[in-house]
Amino acid sequence: MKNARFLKSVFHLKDLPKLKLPEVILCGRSNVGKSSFLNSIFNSKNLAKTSSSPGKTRSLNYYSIDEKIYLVDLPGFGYAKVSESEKRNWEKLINDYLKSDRDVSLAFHFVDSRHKPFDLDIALNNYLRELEIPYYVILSKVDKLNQKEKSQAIKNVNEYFPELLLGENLILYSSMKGIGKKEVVRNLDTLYFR
Ligand SMILES: Nc1nc2c(ncn2[C@@H]2O[C@H](COP(=O)(O)OP(=O)(O)OP(=O)(O)O)[C@@H](O)[C@H]2O)c(=O)[nH]1
Ligand SMILES: [Mg+2]
Repeated sequence: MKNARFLKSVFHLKDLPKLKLPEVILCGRSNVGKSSFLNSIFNSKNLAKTSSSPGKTRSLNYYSIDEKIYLVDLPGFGYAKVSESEKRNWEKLINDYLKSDRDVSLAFHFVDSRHKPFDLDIALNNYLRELEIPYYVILSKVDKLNQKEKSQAIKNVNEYFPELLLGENLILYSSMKGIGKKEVVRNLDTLYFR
């Protein structure tokens, strides 16, 4: 894969990188494995900070991939223990960012494969479609599932998001075992590094 380098953490939109490049966002509920995904894609242990307690990522974290695209690791939503005011700040930051004039050209929406999509996932999916941002759904942590549970997990997301097709815009993923990695890398390659 390409070279990834951490660029900056953005807490206020005025601090977004001056240089505009296509931006690929990692979004979804807290603790679903967004930051771990980034590390696994780039074979690094500590490119992005991860944590077993939700609410680790608290800013828009920008990574430059060969100075050609940005991967943007977003704070997870739905984390109950974050104060109301902090929740509102994150929501506002993410909303304002998505509605800004940045070139947000692709989203990876993470759903924990052990759970059905939550209301917040449905809201996010609607929002991405409304903003016409193409998206993949990443069913994360599939190393925790057996074959039968994997089929059930696919059924569960399809119930809510019937537009998803396995191997196209739906990817089974495990950062721990590297499952799905080739597919993601291939997609990023064909989209941005031809
Ligand atoms: N078994 C397993 N655990 C995983 C996997 N990916 C992430 N985890 C674990 O899930 C927890 C959360 O991972 P993060 O990558 O920090 O999750 P996040 O979505 O970035 O969370 P926030 O920053 O809070 O939004 C950590 O304990 C990870 O080790 C995976 O593929 N398999
Ligand atoms: Mg994170």
